[in-house]
Formats: sequence, structure tokens, C-alpha cells
Amino acid sequence: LDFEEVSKQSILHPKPAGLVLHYGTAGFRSNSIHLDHIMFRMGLLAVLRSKKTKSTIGIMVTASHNPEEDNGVKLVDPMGEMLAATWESYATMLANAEQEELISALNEIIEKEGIDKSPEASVFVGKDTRSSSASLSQAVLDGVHALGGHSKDYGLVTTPQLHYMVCCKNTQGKYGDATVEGYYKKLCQAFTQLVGNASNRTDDQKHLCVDGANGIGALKLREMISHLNKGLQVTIFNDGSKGKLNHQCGADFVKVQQKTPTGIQVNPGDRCCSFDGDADRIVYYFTDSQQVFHLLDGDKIATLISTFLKELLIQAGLNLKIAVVQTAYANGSSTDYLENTMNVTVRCTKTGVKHLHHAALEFDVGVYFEANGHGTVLFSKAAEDKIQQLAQDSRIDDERKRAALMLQSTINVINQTVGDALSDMLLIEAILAIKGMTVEQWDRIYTDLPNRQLKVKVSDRRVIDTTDAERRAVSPAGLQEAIDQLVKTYRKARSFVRPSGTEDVVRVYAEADTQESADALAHEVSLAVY
Ligand code: 16G
Ligand code: ZN
Repeated sequence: LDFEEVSKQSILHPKPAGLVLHYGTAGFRSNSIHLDHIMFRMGLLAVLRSKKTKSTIGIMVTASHNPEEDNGVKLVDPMGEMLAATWESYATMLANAEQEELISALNEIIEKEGIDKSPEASVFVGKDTRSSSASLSQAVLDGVHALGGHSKDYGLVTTPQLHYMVCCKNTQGKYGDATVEGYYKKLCQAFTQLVGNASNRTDDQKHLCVDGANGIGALKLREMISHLNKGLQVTIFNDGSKGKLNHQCGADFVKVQQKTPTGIQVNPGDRCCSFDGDADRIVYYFTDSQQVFHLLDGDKIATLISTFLKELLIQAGLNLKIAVVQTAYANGSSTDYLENTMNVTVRCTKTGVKHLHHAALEFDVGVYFEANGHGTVLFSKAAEDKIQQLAQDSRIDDERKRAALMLQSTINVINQTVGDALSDMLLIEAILAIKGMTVEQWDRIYTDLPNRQLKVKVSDRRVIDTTDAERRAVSPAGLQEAIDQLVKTYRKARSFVRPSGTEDVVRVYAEADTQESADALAHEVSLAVY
């Protein structure tokens, strides 16, 4: 390892003295002007991680749903999953080392991890459409090369596409081809097979309005559509040609504001969805004939997908354990419906993809979704094998065969590495087509409890500590008791507070029997937080 080269190069990516940033829930995120040195150093770290795992590592330059002025970076581990937690603290240490401490920080990681310096390092890099992403991803590449690593620059890709590439590469192509073309082919072929099970779809049923959040998702959706042979008719709004990234549009805007994004012209009943800025989240919605807005968030998506999978497993006669993983933000009605009507196991974890992903791995079929629309389905190796075998079994009857083949296509349409707006969209569209279900019918599966999210600015959000998957506060003393008292005064109510992992705020969530009650409860709880 050529530390002299690193020292020389690092001067070109200087760290502003005194600046401290943390590797948070989804990597580093901040105004883009603070990130050049972080990018260079994450390039260095990825080389070490690659040597340690003897695998290709991914680096994605994006700040997802944050404003265009922000940017961020996260590392992708060998199977396409989030960076291992122990390495998050190395990332923070390396990011905050002053210029003259950089080499000793690198040495510390090498020693602690017992890294063998000889294996070749390989790093895949991707970026979103932010104006700062080009130079920041160049800084990442500079870091990779300074420490002698090999890189492959995928350029503009969605976050889930980069995760997919890393997984394909490290499984020697078993998961698919590590190219954007390979990604489209795999997903679109599976989609086409799935909708082959839907009878006589009309053009109306094939039509979907997509809000691309003025980001990478719009670009990549347009590319993907050309592989679908008109199996889907998409009108793309907010495709980046006019509006600003994530500004009054995108999945986060729609979910939090509970309204239609700007820049989209739709008629009552039109099926719509929104991606976020890096296309790893999706929410659906429509406006009814009374002009009332209806949101189908991650919880409704999880319900649709898990119902579909459970029915197929029964039809296939496969005894596999299916579960749904949610967070504290899951609407109480969704949890109630899943547990008591569908009889599936429900788990609740802390916020953040890595926590949900981890919990979902414990089941044969683990469906995980955050209410904000980030989610996917994980199939255990054993489950995949059983489904594969059954799909090839010539002795079973037609109904079982059809179910097994559909399960097989479902596995292929899903990006199991991480939540993926493009992949989730194809799966949802296929399920609606196969079930002959309208968006209104899907919405009526259960009725959301009215809810409200607020953020509270406090001097130090870290004084709030939570337990029970963030559903209860253990500190400061008395806060949880105060929340409990407030909740008691409303019907069907629930509320919790947690420090944000991505912003300097405390988040407040409340739900209750009416919107007025949910709003009032959220307000009262936020006063208790001060
Ligand atoms: C990040 C997480 C997302 C989570 C959100 C919560 C990943 C890839 N993304 O965007 O899953 O919902 O943070 O933000 O893990 P908060 O802590 O500010 O509420
Ligand atoms: Zn995102």
C-alpha cells in the first residue's frame, strides 16, 4: 500500500478543519460543499473493505430524498447489503481524522481488522443526478486509485441498481449479469412471465403515472420501459427536464405531506406512484371522484405483496414460513390486518433498512417495508430451492405448477439486495394485473388510522434514548410517562418519539381515530419533548 500516494492525493481533497460528520442510518449526508474529503476517504475505506472481504465493494454517491444541494455517500457490502455496523465506526473515524492523522487512521483499521494487504481491491461506483455528484464521485475514484484499488464506474444509476451489480459480481453472475442491461433483462423478463397469468388486460389497466422526483429514477424507468414490450404503459412526470430534484415531489414529499406532488396531471382514479431521489422508495396513490387523496404507502404495499405470496405458497402446497417486518411507523391498521386477518407473523424493528433486512432474513419468506415505501422481499436459500424444484416437477397438477412458476418469476422480478422502486413497481403492477384489482380495491383492504408526523428542533436530540424498536423512550426521565398520559386521552391512539438518524431533529409520530385527534396528540407530544 502506497501511503505516500495517499498523503499526496489527500491534500487535493482537504478536510475543513474541525468539521465532524457521522456515518448515519444511510451513510454520510450533508450539504455537498462539505463532502469532497469524505468521498476521497470512503474510496480509501472501500479498498480496505474489499481486501478484508476479498470481494467487490460498492460506493453510491447520493442523498436520496434530501434537497438537491445535499449529497451523501454509502458503502455496499459484498452481497449487496448495507455496510457492516463495525465498519460504520471506521468510516466515521476516517472521515473525521485531521489531515495529518489520516495515515495513522488507515493503519489503525488495517491492524484492528488484521487486513492482508496483498489481495486486489475492486470497487463499483455509482451516482445520482445531483449537480454535485459528478465531482464527488470523481473524488471517490481518486481515493480508490490512491490506495491501489481497481474501480468500475457505473455512472448514473439508481441506488438499488448499484447494490444489484455488487451482488451479481460477487456471486459470479448467479444473481444476474452485473450490467444495467442485465438488470433490465432479468426484471422485465420476470415481469412479462408474471403478467402472462393475467387475463385480457385492457390498456387502462396497463397504464400508470409515475412521478420520477426529477431524479435518476425517471431516467432509468425510461430505459427499462423499452424492455417491456408495451406490457406497461407509463406516463412519466417530473422527469428532470424542468423541475428540481425532490422539490415538492417524490415519495418522501407525498408520504409526509399526504398529497399529490406538483408537476403531475392526473384524473380521478388514475393509478400513480412516486419514486424518491435515488429510486429506492416507492409509494402509490390516487385521487377519488370527490377529489380526496388516497395514499398507498409501504404498509399497503407490504400487505398486497404478502397476501399475494401467501396465496401462492398455499396453492403451491409449500410449507414455508412467511413474515412481514415493519417499523414503529407502520400504521396500526396494517399491523392489525396482517396479524389478525391474514394471520402472518409481524416483526417490528428499529428504523433503517439494515434493521429490517436483518430481521427478514430469519424467515423463509421475509417481506419488509418501511411505511415510507422502502422495502423488498427476501427468500431464504432453502425456500428458493424448494420453489425451483417444484417448478420443475412434472408430476404435480396444473394449479400447483402455475403457482410454483409464478413464485419463481416473483423471485426474479424482486431485487433482494435492497428496496428498489423499479422492481417494486413491476411486482405491484403484476400483482394488480393478476388479481384484476384496481387501486381503489387495493386501498380498501384496510383503512389507515389517521396519523401525523412532526419534527421538533431540540438542543441535543441524543438525550432521547429509546427501546422496544423505538416505540418507548427510556430517557429523559418522565418523557414516556408523559406520552402515555396523553395517549390515554384519545381513542385508538399511539404515539412515540425518536431522534432522527439523518437530520438534527426529534421525530414525533401519532395516530388516533380521527385526523383532528392525531394532529392534536402529535402537537401535545411534541410539547412534551421540549
Ligand atoms: C434513511 C434510511 C431509511 C429510514 C430513514 C429514517 C436507509 C438506506 N435509509 O433514509 O430506511 O427510513 O433514514 O430517517 O437505511 P430518520 O432517522 O431521519 O427518521
Ligand atoms: Zn432513497
